[in-house]
Amino acid sequence: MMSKDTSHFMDWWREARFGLFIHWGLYAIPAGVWRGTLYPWIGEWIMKHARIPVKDYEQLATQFYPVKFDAESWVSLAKRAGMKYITITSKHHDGFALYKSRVSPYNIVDATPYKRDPIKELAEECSRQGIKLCFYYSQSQDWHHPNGIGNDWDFKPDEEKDFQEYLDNKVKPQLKELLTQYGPIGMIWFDTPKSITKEQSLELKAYVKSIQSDCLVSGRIGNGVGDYASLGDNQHPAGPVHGDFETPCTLNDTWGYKSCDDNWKTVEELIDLLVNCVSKGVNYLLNVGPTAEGIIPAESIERLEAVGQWLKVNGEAVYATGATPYPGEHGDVRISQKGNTLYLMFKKWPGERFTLFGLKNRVLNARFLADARIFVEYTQSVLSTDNNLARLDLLLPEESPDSLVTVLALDLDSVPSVDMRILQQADYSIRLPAHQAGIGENPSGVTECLPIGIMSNWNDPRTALDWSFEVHTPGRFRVALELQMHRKRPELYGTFPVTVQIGEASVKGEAGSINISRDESGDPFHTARAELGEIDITQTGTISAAMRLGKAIQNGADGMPFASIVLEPK
Ligand code: JFZ
Repeated sequence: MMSKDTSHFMDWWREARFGLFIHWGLYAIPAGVWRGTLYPWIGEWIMKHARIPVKDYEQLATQFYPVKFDAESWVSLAKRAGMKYITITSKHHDGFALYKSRVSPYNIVDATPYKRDPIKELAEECSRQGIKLCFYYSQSQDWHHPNGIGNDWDFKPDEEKDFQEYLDNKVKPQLKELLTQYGPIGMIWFDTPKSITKEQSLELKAYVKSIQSDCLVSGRIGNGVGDYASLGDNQHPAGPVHGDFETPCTLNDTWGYKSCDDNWKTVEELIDLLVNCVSKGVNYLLNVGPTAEGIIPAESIERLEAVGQWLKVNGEAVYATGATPYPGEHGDVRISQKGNTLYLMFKKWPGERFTLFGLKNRVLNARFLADARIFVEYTQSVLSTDNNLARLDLLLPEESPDSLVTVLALDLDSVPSVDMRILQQADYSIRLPAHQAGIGENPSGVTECLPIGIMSNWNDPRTALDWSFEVHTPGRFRVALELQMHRKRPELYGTFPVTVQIGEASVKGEAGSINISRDESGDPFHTARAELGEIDITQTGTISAAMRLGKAIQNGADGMPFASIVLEPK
């Protein structure tokens, strides 16, 4: 894991929080359809999915003429959306360079009738409008190069390729061009580190830094040597993360333009995803796939502009903020912090009364970012009868002051300091997350919680997970499990029989691939929910909980992808 204090070169990226991803290349011409057949899955992979010979795919270059491309409008869209950096595909897996390259004639200036260098135009525009430019570069997969990874229909199987030859003769020389032709570059976004050794990842990183020492390298350079880590595509962490993370996300399902993909996320969903990332200290890199003409789809523009409108009002809670100081989540409220201020971001308006537990600071002022004139009354107290539980009671307007997520800023007397125990929330719910679990007897020593809050290699019935938590209002509770799973890969998971013990009571049930959502809309990675039953909590104060597996798990993956136990009042 990277440590937070390595140096300052990460500062701009940590403060940015929100960036624009652009996937643009020859694949925008077929846009998902090759010789009359519509190929499912992501558009930029069509060469591989349709096993298109290099000779045929190359012909696309002769048709690439993006008359509507306009660097000024792309960059100003990113600015209007409130994004602080742009990462564009300088070369994707298809091997085609979107810039003038002397290393390979397979580039937009030499191989297309267009003959202009859009990367140069974007670089000039980014510097004019003051936004960081970063380059996606596919360092492993290159379906156009005989020694690049991934093309086994024109070339030898990957195992027989001379990968180092490709690194030496294409990757490094092209990185040199990208890092010397376009001014200062924020980062090289490497991807899909297949067949790359640790030595080779380190060699590439050192090479980038030898040309531009402040240029970051993405986690997908491989072998854990990136300046920060990438989550899976469209994956959102289950808890606050430790270290630097970014999640690359789509507006619909594809990255490269696909004419028939209209599984667009709503503005509400997008703001919620952004706010979720912010509350967990993760950067949100959101993609557009321009058409072959060079147009960013209107559906994308509308959505990004709406997010930008929200950010104009609420950016204070987003830029240069840190993750919630609390060890866990707060129901429908997301939290971020900056200096002495704590930001409560309400995705669901609680109505007139809201109680925040566990804040130890004195609140000096409470203000809405949407309307600073609204007066918010509050009282603070400490309940010694409930194990010194601090509470802040807020009297809010009945209607939410902002139409989407409303942000309430709490200015405190010092840097936020919170109760690190697991606390029952104002809505009486209790969350027992993986990252706060004690891991009991761990005979094989492999069970651990990943930095993104998901239990890994939990497959041994001898290994119990345990917690203790504070209850202020006893009662009857529904018990559910949240697992993070990939919709498209149910075979990875299987079924997990579990027993959950809460105080004296216990429930038994099963969770696993049966809980994967059948809903095809939304992202492949999602939080699936398994209802286990109901239990009674009969007293206030400290309660202990434990969860055990009913049998040893032998699935191909890493055991049960457990994120959280959720107790909700009946
Ligand atoms: C990769 C690319 O193959 C894809 O075309 C696109 O550029 C995307 C941003 O990145 O795809 C991946 C890489 C990693 C995961 C999933 C898809 N992952 O870790 O889950």
